[in-house]
Amino acid sequence: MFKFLYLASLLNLFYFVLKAQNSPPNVLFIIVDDLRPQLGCYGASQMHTPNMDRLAKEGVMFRRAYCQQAVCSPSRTSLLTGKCPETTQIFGNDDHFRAHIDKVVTLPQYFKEHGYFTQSIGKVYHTNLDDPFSWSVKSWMPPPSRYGKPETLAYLKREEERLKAEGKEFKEIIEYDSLTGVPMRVKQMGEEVKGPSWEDPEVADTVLRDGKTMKKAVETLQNLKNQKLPFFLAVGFSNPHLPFASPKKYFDLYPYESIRLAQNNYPPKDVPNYAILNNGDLYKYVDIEGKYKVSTQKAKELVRGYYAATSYIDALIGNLIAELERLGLKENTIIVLVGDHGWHLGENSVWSKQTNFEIATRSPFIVVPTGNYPLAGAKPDALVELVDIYPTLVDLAGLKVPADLEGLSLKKLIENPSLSWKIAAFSQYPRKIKDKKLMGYTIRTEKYRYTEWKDQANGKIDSQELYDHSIDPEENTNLAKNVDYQIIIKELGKQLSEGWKKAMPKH
Ligand SMILES: [Ca+2]
Repeated sequence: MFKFLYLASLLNLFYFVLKAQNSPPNVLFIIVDDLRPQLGCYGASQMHTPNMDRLAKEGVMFRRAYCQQAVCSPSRTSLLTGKCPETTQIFGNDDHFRAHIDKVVTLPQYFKEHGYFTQSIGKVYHTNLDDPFSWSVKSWMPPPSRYGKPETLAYLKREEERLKAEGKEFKEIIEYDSLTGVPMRVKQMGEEVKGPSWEDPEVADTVLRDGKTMKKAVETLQNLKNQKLPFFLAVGFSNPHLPFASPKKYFDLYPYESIRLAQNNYPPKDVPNYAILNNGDLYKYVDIEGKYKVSTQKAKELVRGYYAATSYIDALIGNLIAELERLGLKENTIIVLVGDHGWHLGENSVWSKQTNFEIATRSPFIVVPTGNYPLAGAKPDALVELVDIYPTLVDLAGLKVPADLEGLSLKKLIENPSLSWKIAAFSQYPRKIKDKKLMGYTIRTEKYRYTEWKDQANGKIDSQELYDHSIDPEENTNLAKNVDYQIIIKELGKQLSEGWKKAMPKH
């Protein structure tokens, strides 16, 4: 046994020493919109996700990875700049971080400045808020439509023409910086036409939006194979973001009768009302009854649509990795798979993201280091954050980690998954309540989730939430007013206000 362990650690050492001497590794960075960690590899046995499961088997899967804010642009901005939302000042989807912080060097930009060819395919930064400084060439986006059925496409066209005739046509006005070409602000005008919340056209994978993204990414890999520079290729998929539109064969994996709904489809006991968001953006889709209602049948359809969309993306990721392998590039490419945040499928009475709950803040996050990673299949329980991705990739590529990043390189954890790590993960979400502007700050520790909703005008705590994960992993009961927890609340409050710096491991 000891001999075996000794040999294993020796092999481990060889692996990391040899790797340091290799040519610079490529990076394939895959980001999936609104993907919650409901994958086979995360223990969700009803899911068909063989390709993402394979990545977990070959690399390291972080069981407890948290985004810094559970909505697209704030989360993506945070992970791509390596800074928390309080620093980027991006709390919504309508302005660019360069409008707030000017001297930032993003993750892909850092690779670019260190001899890499960097390219973006699909939704990497939030739609219309791309960052030209990050990329060696112009970013590529697929056509926007997500649907595939002729009747849906005809309905959308008809409605758009009607709104145009009424002068209410939907437009996104983008304000560019005249010197740099950075899209600083996006303003939405008119009424946006929405189709159904899900759709199952009988089409080939490449007909729908994400299939086009995969096709373009495969062609790009073929081109990158023939150029001299190492590459950082970012590929962003739009599913399983609403509408859940994927080819019918992925719906067939999940018969309607097999769908089980979340049991905790009610607000947590004693929760402040504004912590909940009910239907988020869902109510805008034509088949949804209203802001606060989802029938049992519709709930099952939505869950089924989300599962199908997840399996569709899984298949596309499989195509991408197969091409990487076929081209002989896989050996020397670091693969990252990450979602930008989670999504409530009815849990806590919410059908959306945009909350501070476990379900919205937790993301899948898998890293496959180059070569044959000796600890393949490791699934550390450590608390990690998506803001850690930037320093991790830079570190794994053998580059110097910039000092101003607010995340922590996970390289040591990848080399030794049982290391003790951060004592808390931090997320936040703003809410406007009548004339009040609140910011909900939350921490996830080993045992608890603790949230403070603060009035931004005077910094006073408006309300608190506490969930004890050792007895309530679904976050169904807010214990903030429970007398037995007051000492813990005081400690967690201190930890929350001391921030991420104090949560770092001591080694
Ligand atoms: Ca998203």
